Amino acid sequence: MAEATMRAALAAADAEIARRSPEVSRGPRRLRYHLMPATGWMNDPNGFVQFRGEFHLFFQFWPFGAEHGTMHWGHAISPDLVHWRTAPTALAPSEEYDYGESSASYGCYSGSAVVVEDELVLMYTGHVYEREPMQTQCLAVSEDGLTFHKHPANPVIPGPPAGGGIDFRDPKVVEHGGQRYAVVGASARGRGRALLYRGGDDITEWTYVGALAESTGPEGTMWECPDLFPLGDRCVLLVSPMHGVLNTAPFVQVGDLDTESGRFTAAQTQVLDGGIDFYAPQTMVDAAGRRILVAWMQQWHQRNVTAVEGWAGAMTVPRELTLVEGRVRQRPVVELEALRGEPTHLAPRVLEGETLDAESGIAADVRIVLGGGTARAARIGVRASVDRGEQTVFVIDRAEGRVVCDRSLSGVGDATGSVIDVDLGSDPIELRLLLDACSVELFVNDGVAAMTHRIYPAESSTGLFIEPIGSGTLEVLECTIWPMASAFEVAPG
Ligand code: DQQ
Repeated sequence: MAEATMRAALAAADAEIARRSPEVSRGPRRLRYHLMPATGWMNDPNGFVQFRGEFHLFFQFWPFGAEHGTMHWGHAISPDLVHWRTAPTALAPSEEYDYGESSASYGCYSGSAVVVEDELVLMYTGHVYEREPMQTQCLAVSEDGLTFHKHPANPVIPGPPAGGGIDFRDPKVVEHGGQRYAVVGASARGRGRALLYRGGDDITEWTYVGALAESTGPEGTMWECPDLFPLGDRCVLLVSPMHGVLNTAPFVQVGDLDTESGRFTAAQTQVLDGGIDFYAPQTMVDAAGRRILVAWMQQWHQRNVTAVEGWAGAMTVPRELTLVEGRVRQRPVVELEALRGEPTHLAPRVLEGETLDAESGIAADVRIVLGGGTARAARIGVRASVDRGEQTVFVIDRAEGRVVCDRSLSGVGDATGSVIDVDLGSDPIELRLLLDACSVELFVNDGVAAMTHRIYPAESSTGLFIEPIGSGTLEVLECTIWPMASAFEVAPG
């Protein structure tokens, strides 16, 4: 096939965006400040990069329905990581290595971006289910950051190394010690692994170095969307592990990389986000040297509530990563604070047998600081209805060293919850909650732990409450609620 095939497919995708996006943008569950597709389906973040001063974020995209289809790369651009505009669809299946006549399982699967001599280069997986090999690594190049051309040398990594399984995808181009590498997700003998390739002088040249790291069993059968980056004085390997039919929580390993042998030695493994709707995170380093992460704010096999509004999938807010005492912390990028409106400050108080009630609205940034007290634990509810028939509850349990999210009354989505073990220490506990139309992200103690969930309450459920659990006191040192402005222009009704 030819360039013309991809241009026609991209034109069809962009026509669908133009046709459907006004209606999607008026949907009641439309997220106010999280990136979501203009129409259709979004999954993994791809090609997160800064190019000529602007942030580019590509993503797995199927414009013609709110389900995973034959994957395209959608594209959004932002000057500040907060305000995103939809750019023309970047990639569509068109070649024998990413297009299949007889199967719906084909497309331009996940990958990354790198700037090479002022051109924006995408590296992605060509996936065709019935092809042998099924997955290969490919390039697309753009001079202006908007129009991409698949490279004539594709596929530049034509298949997995000897002894590898058929799963071989999600190349992340990284730099280490001034040398370019690609890290590719793979599976061998039922265990997830991350493979390392060394780049040559030309972007099309890649030499297999070896397997960086491999699951010992519990860490998954296939490692999707690997990433590898320096943080503080260490190196971090990030993977999204698959366990059979269900995907599970992405984790980071903090350790050291030996580029000669290609081996990565992990000193510490840490689940990055204890919530359910957090998958396939990818990082980039910005011009200021910050390591910034975004993740798909949804998960496989979850109820697709927004499909009736013509869309599905979203991104977490961008989060800055730091390394503190050998562990990765994440906090929302500071730019997000530009969306904050006039805050409501609730006076500090000690609760005993009573509840602190407040209003958050649909989109809010909330900071709560809990002091001491004699109560067993604290309960914080968000997006609560007046009668509490709807509520999403967080239990902050200092004694047990854990935070629980209970979605059993969260609305029409999945009722499952999650738990994270986190040492809450004896100092005041600082919590930050980012609420949007159908999501809640929690950050504990300046990003020591995080929890991301999609929730689907009624629009009228906007209550927020704090109370002690059981008898005893709970000291609330601070509760500040900032309404968040919309980062998107909503088409007129
Ligand atoms: N999603 C992509 C794959 C990747 C998976 C397909 C992870 O490239 O492994 O849409 O969510």
